[in-house]
Amino acid sequence: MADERNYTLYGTEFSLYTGKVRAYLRYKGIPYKEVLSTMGVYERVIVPNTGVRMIPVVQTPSGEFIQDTTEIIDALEARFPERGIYPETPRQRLASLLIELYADEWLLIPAMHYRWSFPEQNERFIMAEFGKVAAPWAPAFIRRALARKRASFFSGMLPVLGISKETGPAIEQWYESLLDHLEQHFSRHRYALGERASMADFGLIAPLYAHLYRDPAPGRIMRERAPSVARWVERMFEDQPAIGEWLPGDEVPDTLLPILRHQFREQFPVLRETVETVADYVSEHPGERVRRRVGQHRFRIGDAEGERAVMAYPQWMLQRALDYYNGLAGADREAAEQLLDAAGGREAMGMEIPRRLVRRNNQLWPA
Ligand SMILES: N[C@@H](CCC(=O)N[C@@H](CS)C(=O)NCC(=O)O)C(=O)O
Repeated sequence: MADERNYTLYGTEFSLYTGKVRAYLRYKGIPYKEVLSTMGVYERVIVPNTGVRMIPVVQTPSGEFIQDTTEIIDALEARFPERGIYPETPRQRLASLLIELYADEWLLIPAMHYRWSFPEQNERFIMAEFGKVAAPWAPAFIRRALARKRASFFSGMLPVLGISKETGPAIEQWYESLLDHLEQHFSRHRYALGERASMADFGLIAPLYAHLYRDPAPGRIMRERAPSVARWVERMFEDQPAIGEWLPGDEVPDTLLPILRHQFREQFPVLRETVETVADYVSEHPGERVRRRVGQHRFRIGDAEGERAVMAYPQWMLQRALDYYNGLAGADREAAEQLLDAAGGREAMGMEIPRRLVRRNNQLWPA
């Protein structure tokens, strides 16, 4: 029975997006309990109440069900304004939105690569985790069979995300350099924007916890190569930690610039093709729900070229950052432009979205 005052978080410890909401609930001090998303919970709770097979899901004390980490966090921000996670100044706010988009949708690539491309080190651990969650009551041999089925769904996502023999080495190079940049950053700052967490941190914790900190193969790399990043991950799960302020003067620290530069260099070309492909899809299927995958395209990571599915959802997240930026005027706009110039993103952020998307009932629709 749900406690009247409490929120319920449905998810798992090894799910990338569940960690984002768990960290947020703890940081804010919002009373919640976590329920493991077993097969039974999917059938009884998640699918009937959300219409989709996705986690995490949050049930509010009044019985509303919210899927999607961004929507969950935004709904809770409106109800729990203390320790707000959106800075009000233009550069920091824009950086938070951009880093969330990068972390949620682009760092998914190294997260999935390091989980599924190193079976010798990860498989036993992952299969045990999937087995526990699939059907905790079942005998071991059934848990193993169910775990294999669920695991093959997720490892089957590798080609969809463009993870292959060709792109693997470039993904590793990218991730190692990201760790080096984050190590520099978190050896100086408690959070992305200073002494207080923002949406940038909650975005980053998604890939950097469940997969890249907790799985054996990448976990070792993080602890050895970037110990300050590992400490930040641990800090992100503290209950209502003592906090200070974001950096004064709307400063986005220089240590984050390489990350934004990388985003504009590698994620934005993909986003540009995404909005074009979505526009074609919507013209061809007027008024219809937009499928999760709307096409295939070639893309680059470092020196490597690969093939991946064009996913529609990142357009919805991109719209949030673009809408915020396009709504700025005067000195605020200039301040944001300074950041974009420093990150090589001014032209990219001039992007127009021919066919906007909205989320309704956890699906994407043309606006
Ligand atoms: N954008 C969604 C992504 C959620 C998501 O992809 N969750 C994964 C587990 S961590 C999932 O349920 N995947 C099932 C699927 O993709 O069909 C969010 O922020 O909540």
